[in-house]
Amino acid sequence: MQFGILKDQIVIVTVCDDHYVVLLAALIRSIVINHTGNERIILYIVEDGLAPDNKQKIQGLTDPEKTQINWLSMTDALPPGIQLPLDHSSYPLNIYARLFIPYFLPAGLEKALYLDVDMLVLHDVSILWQLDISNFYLAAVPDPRIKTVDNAWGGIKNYRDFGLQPQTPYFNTGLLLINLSKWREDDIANRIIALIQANKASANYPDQYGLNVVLANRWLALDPLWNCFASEDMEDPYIIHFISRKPIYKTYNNNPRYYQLFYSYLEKTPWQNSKPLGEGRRYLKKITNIFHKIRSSVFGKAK
Ligand SMILES: [Mn+2]
Repeated sequence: MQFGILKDQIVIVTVCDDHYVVLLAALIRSIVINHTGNERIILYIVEDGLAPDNKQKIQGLTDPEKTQINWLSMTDALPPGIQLPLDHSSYPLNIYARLFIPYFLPAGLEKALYLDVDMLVLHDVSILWQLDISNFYLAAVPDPRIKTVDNAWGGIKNYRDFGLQPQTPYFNTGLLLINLSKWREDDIANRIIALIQANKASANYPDQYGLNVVLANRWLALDPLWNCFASEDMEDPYIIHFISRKPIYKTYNNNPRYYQLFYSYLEKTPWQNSKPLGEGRRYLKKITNIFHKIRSSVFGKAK
């Protein structure tokens, strides 16, 4: 890994397992194609078991002059011996990697942009990057479906226990522009993990629950165009977020226009001929996630 720290660079972090490598390819192409600023893009990819040939193909996607790719394993990304909350969802444990970004990135960095791998970036990412977040822990987009913590379906069930007002805004954690210095100063990652551990029964989207409790009212709300859910229909979104059913599946059931866009970016990658997968493959992934999670809940023990 190279840890050169320059001013004219944009630091982007994402997390990907082998099953989602096709999403990763489209994401990277979309970032690079739509980035017109002069900054070099420094990409950190936390790979949760990516096949070596897939890594190589990803590496070949970008011009090394303009984009640098740094690979980290899950073990590099998570603090040794950390006990991750073993919730009952089928979300993979790698959802927690985003919390430790301030620790696994070089200490001199002050800001990083975390993006879920199920996204397409259609606008110049440097516009987002240049926002001043010095007075906030992070910048994110209010969740279009949950909006406030008292949302009965997906909000924070026990928000009263934390002294939060019912109308406290709630953000989606698929995109996080993180103020790394403030996180390190206040040990935010460990506070979030401890909070999820202590409130497992209420933590439905576990990482999102923890982030929204610990950082309530301490984040900057971004233009919704920066995290447009694929279930919505925005004219000209800056970032599309393929929540729930991904466009790699035949059963994708969100905005068809965004699906077309996804394949138009995939066209420009070595995965140009890949076809959407059937339901069998999708269930297999969910089941594998659960088994993998149980095996490695005490990280480092089982891997
Ligand atoms: Mn996502």
